[in-house]
Amino acid sequence: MSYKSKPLHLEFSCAATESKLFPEDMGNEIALCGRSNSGKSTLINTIANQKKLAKTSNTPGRTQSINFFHLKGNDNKKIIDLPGFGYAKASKADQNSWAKLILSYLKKRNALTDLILIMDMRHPFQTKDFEFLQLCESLELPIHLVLTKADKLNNKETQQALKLVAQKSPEFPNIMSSIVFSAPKKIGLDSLTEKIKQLLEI
Ligand SMILES: Nc1nc2c(ncn2[C@@H]2O[C@H](COP(=O)(O)OP(=O)(O)OP(=O)(O)O)[C@@H](O)[C@H]2O)c(=O)[nH]1
Ligand SMILES: [Mg+2]
Repeated sequence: MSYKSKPLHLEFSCAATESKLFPEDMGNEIALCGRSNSGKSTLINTIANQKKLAKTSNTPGRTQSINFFHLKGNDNKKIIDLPGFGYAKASKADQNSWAKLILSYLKKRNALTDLILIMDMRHPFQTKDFEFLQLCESLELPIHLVLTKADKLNNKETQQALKLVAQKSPEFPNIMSSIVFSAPKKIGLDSLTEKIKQLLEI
C-alpha cells in the first residue's frame, strides 16, 4: 500500500520533569495527551516512521516526563508527548506531580495551539477523558480526537465506537475533529499526518 503523506522528520529535543526545563516558549507546538497506555508514544513513532524515537511499553505509565520533539531543521515546530493520565498503579505522589507538571504546561505555554487527545477506540470517553476535556474547555484549548488501536475492533465494534463518539463530542465545543487510527495497520496515517502539518503550519 502506498501513502500520500511523507513521514514527519522528528528529532528528540528534551525531556522535562519540571517546568523550568521546558525549552524556550516560541514557534508552534501541539501536544499529545490521553490515558496511560492509549498509544501516544506509538503514534509519535508512527508519524515519524521511526521505531524508538518515543519510548513505548506494554506497561502503563511509561512516559513520566514531558517529552519535546521538533521537526528536523526547525525547532520552532514541536510535538509534545505528555505523560498519560489515570495511571492507577503510580503512587499518589507521582500522580500529583505529573498532574501539576501537565497543568503548568497547559496553562502557561504560549506556543501550544492545539491538543491531540488519544483514546483507545475500544474504551473511548472514560471518566479521565471527560475530566481532561473539561479542563481543556476551561483553558480554551482546541482538541482533535484520535481513536487509536482501530485494528483491535471488528466492524460492529467500530460502528458502536463511532456512534458513541458522535454522541459525546457535541458536549465539548472545543472538539474540532476526530480521526480513526491504527499504528500497525497505518489506518488514518495520511489524515493524521496532514492534520498535524496543518496545525503546525508546515
Ligand atoms: N494493536 C495496537 N496496539 C497499539 C496501537 N498503538 C499503541 N499500541 C500498543 O499499546 C501499548 C501502549 O502504547 P504506548 O505508545 O506506550 O502508550 P502511551 O500512551 O505512550 O502510554 P504512557 O506513556 O504510559 O502514557 C503498546 O504495547 C503499544 O504497542 C495500535 O494502534 N494498535
Ligand atoms: Mg508514552
